[in-house]
Amino acid sequence: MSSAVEANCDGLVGPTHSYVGLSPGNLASQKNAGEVSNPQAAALEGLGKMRRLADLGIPQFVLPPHERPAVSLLKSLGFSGSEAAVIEQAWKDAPALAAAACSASPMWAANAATVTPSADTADGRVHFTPANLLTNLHRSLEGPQTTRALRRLFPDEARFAVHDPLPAQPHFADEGAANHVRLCADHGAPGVNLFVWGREAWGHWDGKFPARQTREAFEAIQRRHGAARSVFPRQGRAAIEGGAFHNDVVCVGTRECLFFHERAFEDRAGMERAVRAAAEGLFEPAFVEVSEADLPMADLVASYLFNSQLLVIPGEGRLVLLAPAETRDNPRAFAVAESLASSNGAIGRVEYVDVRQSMRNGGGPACLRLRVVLTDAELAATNSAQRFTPGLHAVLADWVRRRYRDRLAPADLADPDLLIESREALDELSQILDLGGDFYPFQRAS
Ligand code: SUG
Repeated sequence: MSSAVEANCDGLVGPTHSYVGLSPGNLASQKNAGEVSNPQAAALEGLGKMRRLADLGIPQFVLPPHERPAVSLLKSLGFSGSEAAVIEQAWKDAPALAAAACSASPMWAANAATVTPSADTADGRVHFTPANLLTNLHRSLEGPQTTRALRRLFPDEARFAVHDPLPAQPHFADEGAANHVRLCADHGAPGVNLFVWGREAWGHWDGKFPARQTREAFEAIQRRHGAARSVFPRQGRAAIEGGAFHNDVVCVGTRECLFFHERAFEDRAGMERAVRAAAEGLFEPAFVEVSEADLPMADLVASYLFNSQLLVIPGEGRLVLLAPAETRDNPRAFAVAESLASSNGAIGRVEYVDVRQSMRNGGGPACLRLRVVLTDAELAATNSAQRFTPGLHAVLADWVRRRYRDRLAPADLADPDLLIESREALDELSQILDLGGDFYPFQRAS
């Protein structure tokens, strides 16, 4: 077994962060539609969370925002003329399309890709499949640029395999690591991969809200990555109906510990049996379940208790749960969190972090990060300019304060100046993070 750490790659919030209500089934996104956002505060909150992780001794990386508004989408849908004219006409004739082209959704890096560490893969490389995110129009734009971003951060093909996204077809609807959990004795040891899906490609789905992940998508990813010891539990239908549009709203796991809500899995006993069988000879899984009686779904979704980061802290025996501030604000969720910490179980401590701007779009601490287990040699093969340090924090905080607006109403998304400001900001960012001069589409246009 080689030693390895679980690094976090967080999506930096982009300049168009806004509340437009683009995600059915995501109750926060629906509830806050029309509100005024603060992109500057959102980006600073995200940087603050990255700093917390880095200060705890956990390797932290920054994933860059994507170019928005995505004028290319609007052009491909028939809007023509200058870019300003395209934006103006789209907002007039098809505001839903124009809004989708503006979303800063790549910030939720848990949806960037599914990752299999080298300890679990057939060829000994770290494998990534960027998610096609095709259930929602605004998110379906992310795959190609995410692929480019991951290839930039993990450039060494001898160590990293960044695949293309799965075919953009409803059979292979894929939302990335938000529906994947890896358990293990130690990060560098072989693990058990839980690929949690909501519907089957040839099955009939008649739920109130979309089931975003298909079983067939995860089976394809498991084959591509050569991921050993994989199990395929089904998301609880009641969880999706209750507003848990991804499994990471009702479940989080690391090392031996799976922390989840009673409604998270359709067949909880079957999930446990499958995980125990797959873990045979490797480790004894610890199942930490919270009942509906202790935390009703409505409180779960309001508090996002399970959308926490479950962390192995160097030098600390038990796990630390980094929960959103909303968990502290919700009496029931707070009681559950505190009783965990005072029990003798796998989770020893709870900390809270403020990512309220992101939370209003249904994205908690766990949504904002993509976990990548890396050995020392793999860590050394990453793009070091994207490694989060106190120095990079200062540079990026200054960049955000200079470049981002502190107030963005949905109507402001139609302002053609926002495109210019965003491109100028991203152009500077591509130098800060050493992304190359052709990272963004606008940098490649002649
Ligand atoms: O896909 N929200 C995102 C939130 C993603 C959370 N990620 C995880 N659970 N891992 C989504 O629903 C809202 C955008 C808007 O409404 O403007 C949005 O896309």
